[in-house]
Amino acid sequence: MISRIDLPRLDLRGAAFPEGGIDRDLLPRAEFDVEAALHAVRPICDDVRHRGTAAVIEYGERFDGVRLDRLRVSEQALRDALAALDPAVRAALEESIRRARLVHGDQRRQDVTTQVVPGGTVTEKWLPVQRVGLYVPGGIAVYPSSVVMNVVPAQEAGVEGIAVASPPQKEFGGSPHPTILAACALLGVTEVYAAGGAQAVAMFAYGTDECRPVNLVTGPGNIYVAAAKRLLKGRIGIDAEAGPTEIAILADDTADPGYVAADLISQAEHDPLAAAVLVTTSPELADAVGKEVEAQVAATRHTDRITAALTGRQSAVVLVDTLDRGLEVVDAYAAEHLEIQTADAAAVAARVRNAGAIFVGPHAPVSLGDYCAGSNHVLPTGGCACHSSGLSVQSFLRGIHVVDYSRQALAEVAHHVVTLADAEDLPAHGAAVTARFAGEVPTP
Ligand code: HSO
Ligand code: ZN
Repeated sequence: MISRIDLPRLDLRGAAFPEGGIDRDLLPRAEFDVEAALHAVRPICDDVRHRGTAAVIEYGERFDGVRLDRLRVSEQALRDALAALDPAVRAALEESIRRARLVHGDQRRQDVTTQVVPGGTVTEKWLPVQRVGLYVPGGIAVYPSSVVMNVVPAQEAGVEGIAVASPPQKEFGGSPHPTILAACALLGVTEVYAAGGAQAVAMFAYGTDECRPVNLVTGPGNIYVAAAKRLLKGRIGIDAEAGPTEIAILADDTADPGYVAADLISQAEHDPLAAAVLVTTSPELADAVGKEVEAQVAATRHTDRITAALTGRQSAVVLVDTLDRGLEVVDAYAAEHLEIQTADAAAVAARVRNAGAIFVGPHAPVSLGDYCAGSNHVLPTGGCACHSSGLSVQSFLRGIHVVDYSRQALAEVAHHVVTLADAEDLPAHGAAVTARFAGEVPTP
């Protein structure tokens, strides 16, 4: 049975576009109020801080419906999961890992030493975060591919301590999903916890008798995971507060409506709150995509959540007069994933300023990037692509300035330091320099 699915329409043809760009609040976006979840999450985090593992186990029982004796998954269970993994899934994961390693391996940073003056150097030294907690969601769907996308950049950055947490699954006796365990085993990760939600983030942040505290937590999750990250940020570093996934497609009349519809549907499949936005210069394409969507949704599995996502206030078909206008819309929207399905797609893609990842032309669907392009699929959502990047080796590194000056090099600049210190009324700062020169300001 083909039911009607009308993506909400936003007709911007003939609309005035302000100089500084359009107001992003005019564009569709899911309601994802992290602030509102904070009150639920704060007592959970406090409880985990004080009672440790016992509290994490209790919240697992309450929210995931299974009571565990211990959270840490045994290394034998990881090996067993890998041994039992479907060979085709294993081959696909291996290829996904291989490609991700190629891309992320190239992201490694070289230390850079700048000779500021003779005898004075500053080196930017890149050091990996020592210990990280990687969160792999397991709610509406389970994501072994997200194990790859978190672990590979951390490993390529040289992180020594990698712990993974994923929610306990009732049907697997409280263990995380076996494919998640197998992916960890394939990647050589041995520290895995059956913990989800805010309690997993708190476990990572505060540490428990089972899990030593981490320095950084990355990975997407539900609103409670996002709220716990917001709450505990500072104590731990975080990558981003991930919200519902988004796909935007900028298309003209050369786009294939079947591809456009399939790609919108593919990301709508994640979540009833997922956003699918088509920005197009072609009303004919919009109509054709509408028909394709109806036919394709009728033939797919997760019809209910896809329909909810496509018809929700977060999704839309936006009609514009020109591709330039379309680019203004997608820049204001700053989608997590942006596909360019136009003539000369590479040239159009080169003009995009805000997107988490850009997929160019008809043969680079977002689901390629989800699994096997080599790119990372942990990307900024909710418009954060205008200031943040997706997960990369860089996310797991810190650049430390190493300052090395000789006495002569210090002497040459001492008077400037003293002058600036006095200008800030911080004479002790100047004194720390003149102490090296018997209390005098050396003449340059
Ligand atoms: N599209 C999701 C990632 C994903 N898709 C995992 C399938 N599995 C957010 O980028
Ligand atoms: Zn996806």
